[in-house]
Amino acid sequence: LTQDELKKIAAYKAVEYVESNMILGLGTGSTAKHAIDRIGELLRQGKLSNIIGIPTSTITHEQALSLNIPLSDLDTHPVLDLAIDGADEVDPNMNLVKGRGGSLLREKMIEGCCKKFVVIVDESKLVDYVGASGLALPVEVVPFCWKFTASKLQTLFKDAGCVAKLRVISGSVDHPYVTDNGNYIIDLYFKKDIGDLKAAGDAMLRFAGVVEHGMFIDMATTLIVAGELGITVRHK
Ligand code: DER
Repeated sequence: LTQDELKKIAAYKAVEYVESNMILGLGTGSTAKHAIDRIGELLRQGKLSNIIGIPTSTITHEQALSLNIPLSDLDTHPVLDLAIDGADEVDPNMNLVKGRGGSLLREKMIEGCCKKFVVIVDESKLVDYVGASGLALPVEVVPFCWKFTASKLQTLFKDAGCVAKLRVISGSVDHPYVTDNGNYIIDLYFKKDIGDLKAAGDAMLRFAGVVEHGMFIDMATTLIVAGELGITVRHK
């Protein structure tokens, strides 16, 4: 099975938790895309009805529009029944790294308002500790003096061998990636475990230039993992 087929299997399993009349947080990324496609299909078939979607990015907003999923926002619906989204890393305590797709702020806002947050991954996302994949921990920062903020973040985690890099568009150094919220992203790479995630997250948020970080601590309520040997479902 390809990685995308595994993502689709996990996504379709998650949609089994969707019931008519629900207000849903719609995630962002290649795994969540399959879940949103499936929701659109069930609505079209009449197997689901009266669903309202709260999209976590402009790209998800566009996808949901194309599927005729009715949309709204947090201002109108501050409490959601269920959110479905992918993750870049999942540690043994179901803490997540998210944001490699650049949508961590809206995802964290929306997924923080849900009664249930179902995370869908293929088995490659499972790690022993945050940062172990060697891929980035994204941090959304204001563009103003981003180098200053990047330097503060790198120093904060110097004992973990942290390297902070501004995310740019397809390798062109003079075109920073700009989020849906008009901010930049600093990607943090670690050589070692940063230890206490809550303390690390709180320390980052104390820098005025940091908007939000990509660790989703104690947020997931259900984890669906699709692997070569089948699907596993874990509840918090
Ligand atoms: O960027 C994000 O937060 C995405 O949800 C990411 O965590 C998962 O993306 P993927 O499903 O394309 O791997």
